[in-house]
Amino acid sequence: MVKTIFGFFILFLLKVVNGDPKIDYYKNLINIYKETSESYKLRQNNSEFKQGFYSSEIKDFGNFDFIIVGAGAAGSVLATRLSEISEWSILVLEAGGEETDFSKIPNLLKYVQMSEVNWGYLSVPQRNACLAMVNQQCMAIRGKSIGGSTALNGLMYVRGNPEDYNKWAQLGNPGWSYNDVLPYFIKSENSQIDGDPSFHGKGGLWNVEYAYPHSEILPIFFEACEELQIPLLDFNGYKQMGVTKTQINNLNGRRHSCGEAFLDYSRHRTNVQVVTNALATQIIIDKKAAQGVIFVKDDQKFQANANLEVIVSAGAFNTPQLLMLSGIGPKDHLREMGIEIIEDLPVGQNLLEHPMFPGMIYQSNYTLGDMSMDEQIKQYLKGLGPLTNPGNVDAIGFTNEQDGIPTVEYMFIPPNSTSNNMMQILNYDHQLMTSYFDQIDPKSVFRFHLILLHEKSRGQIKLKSNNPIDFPDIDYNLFDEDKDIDNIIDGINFIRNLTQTKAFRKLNATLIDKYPFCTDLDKYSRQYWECLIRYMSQTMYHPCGTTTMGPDRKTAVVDSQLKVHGVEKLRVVDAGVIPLTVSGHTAAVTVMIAEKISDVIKAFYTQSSYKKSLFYSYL
Ligand SMILES: Cc1cc2nc3c(=O)[nH]c(=O)nc-3n(C[C@H](O)[C@H](O)[C@H](O)COP(=O)(O)OP(=O)(O)OC[C@H]3O[C@@H](n4cnc5c(N)ncnc54)[C@H](O)[C@@H]3O)c2cc1C
Ligand SMILES: *[C@@H]1O[C@H](CO)[C@@H](O)[C@H](O)[C@H]1NC(C)=O
Ligand SMILES: *[C@@H]1O[C@H](CO)[C@@H](O)[C@H](O)[C@H]1NC(C)=O
Ligand SMILES: *[C@@H]1O[C@H](CO)[C@@H](O)[C@H](O)[C@H]1NC(C)=O
Ligand SMILES: *[C@@H]1O[C@H](CO)[C@@H](O)[C@H](O)[C@H]1NC(C)=O
Ligand SMILES: CC(=O)N[C@H]1CO[C@H](CO)[C@@H](O)[C@@H]1O
Repeated sequence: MVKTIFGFFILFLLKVVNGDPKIDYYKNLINIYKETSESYKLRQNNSEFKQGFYSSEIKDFGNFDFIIVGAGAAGSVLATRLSEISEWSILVLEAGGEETDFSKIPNLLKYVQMSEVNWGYLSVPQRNACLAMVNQQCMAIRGKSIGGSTALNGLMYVRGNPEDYNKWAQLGNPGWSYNDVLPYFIKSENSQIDGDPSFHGKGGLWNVEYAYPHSEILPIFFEACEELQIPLLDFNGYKQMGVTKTQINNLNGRRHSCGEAFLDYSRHRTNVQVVTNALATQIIIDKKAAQGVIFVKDDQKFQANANLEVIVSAGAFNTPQLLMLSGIGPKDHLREMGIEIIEDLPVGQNLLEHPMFPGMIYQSNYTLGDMSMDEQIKQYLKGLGPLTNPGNVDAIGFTNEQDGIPTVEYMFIPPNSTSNNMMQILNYDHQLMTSYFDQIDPKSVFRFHLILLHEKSRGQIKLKSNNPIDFPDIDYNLFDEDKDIDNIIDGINFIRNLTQTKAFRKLNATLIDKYPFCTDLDKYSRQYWECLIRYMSQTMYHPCGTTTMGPDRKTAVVDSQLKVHGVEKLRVVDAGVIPLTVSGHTAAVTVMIAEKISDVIKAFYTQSSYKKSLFYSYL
């Protein structure tokens, strides 16, 4: 009460001074968060939950039909869809807290990433990659809040290629071909764009729109594409090989995370209970069936029991960690960690990523005008302007088609893309990189990010110890295979062609190629590009494959219904089940997966035979 009165008083004061309390509210918010994030040190472990780990008493948290671990992309969708059955009770455990007005500003995602909303992971030192990073460790950003990684991601809505899904099905996963999954992409979507009509949903829970306004030089990019006969199309529609304005999950210019789109929509239901700041540390498995979950919160330890299922949606790094801590994983590794083996499965083994090369930065003779922070906020409040665009990515295209699918994606990022002051978010070595970034004037450079869509290299997730206080070990194993380098170089050559078109010559586009490394190699030779790729590349933060779906328990962790092989009442539903990379980004894919499995679960438990024998027996 006192707080509220005080708040009104402040608002009143601001109104007297400035006339627009909302603008001042955001200005303050932005200043505070920017400042704290610039000096923020990433966590190194889960010690914030430490008291709970060592608590000897386990309190009973009660019984639920479903326990969902993680309120990220997948968990938010599942909670909403399963709770549509009013007889079912759902518990959602989330390690992080709530989203904020600040984290909802798309363009300020870098600052959100340098805050407690990011778990704080770094990869293990890479052998053949991340050479420009401190200790050769690449970032492994993961969201830790309602919405999970969709609370701090790039918001790009890119589904991938039909053939990606047909390949999943060919691996022995019935129900996952493109024709099977397309209705689930459409189901969740509320499309505000002029896309191919039969491919988009209107009236779904998750908004898709363009970010406005676009850069003045976007038409030049499209002109250049036209010169090379690259079609302008809807890459989430009928055909993918071409370019499109970026489609993003904003709602009126604000981040529309899965937390907001899905969980906020359902969490008031009486059969849903969401517990934040709760870290699941073990799945209790008895007689090869999941019985419940142990979690820590507020320095205490709890046990919740699952009548029907435990569903793990903790993401592609944390799900394998939790499974292994619970005795499900490769037996040699579990033995080494001193963990009792319940099920020997290749958990954590097939880590796939989308490596990204950010080194194609071009000087132009175009200069972007200034815009004051007040003006930017004013526009943001109307759903417009630079603050609404997450990575300042104006357009996305696909190239280098092999066997009917693209191998490289490119993002076109107009001036104001680059700020040199957040090198730490990429873990770049400042001393090494400063001379490079000093050449870059954000107002007059444009850049291309090149994404390798289907890497041949495989990484893995392991435990550091059997203690949940430790972070998992993340080894991307980037660029282990030379083919991965070759494919990115094809993308580089494509961009070099593109920027030599008449259109881009109007801007006198010149590659900024005074890199602080690889200087002894012949400029633009294969070795030269390979060297730069190994130094500068990062990932797109699209980890998947670590709890791969497939019929064979030697190579897969879950079956095509995402049930863990050999363990009853336990499913994994998150990006980790993706068996092969998609030619797109992973949020839309994860949402589709959770939509589809919600229907699988509903169908299973409402079968008449099952209803009789189990479901109604305890009602
Ligand atoms: C920086 C960044 C940029 C990205 N950009 C894009 C993009 O532009 N487009 C796109 O499509 N995708 C993007 N992605 C990827 C996309 O966000 C993820 O693929 C997607 O969110 C994965 O969903 P998920 O449900 O598997 O995991 P998450 O969304 O990460 O959710 C997992 C949740 O589980 C919680 N959790 C984990 N462990 C525990 C535990 N033990 N107990 C309790 N809770 C736990 C986490 O806190 C988290 O909330 C990006 C990701 C990042 C990090
Ligand atoms: C956990 O990380 C903090 C720094 O964030 C460090 O001070 C502490 O020693 C670490 N604890 C353990 C048990 O590793
Ligand atoms: C670039 O252009 C040259 C000359 O037209 C052509 O031979 C080459 O195949 C192009 N490369 C790519 C990757 O598009
Ligand atoms: C930019 O450079 C191009 C090519 O040199 C030139 O034709 C054009 O007039 C220049 N534009 C500006 C604004 O300087
Ligand atoms: C084009 O750019 C190059 C390199 O930045 C510069 O040296 C040259 O003067 C520019 N030419 C014009 C016409 O602007
Ligand atoms: C339109 C836009 O984003 N303008 C910004 C470009 O970068 C400068 C310097 O960081 C900002 O002051 C502008 O507001």
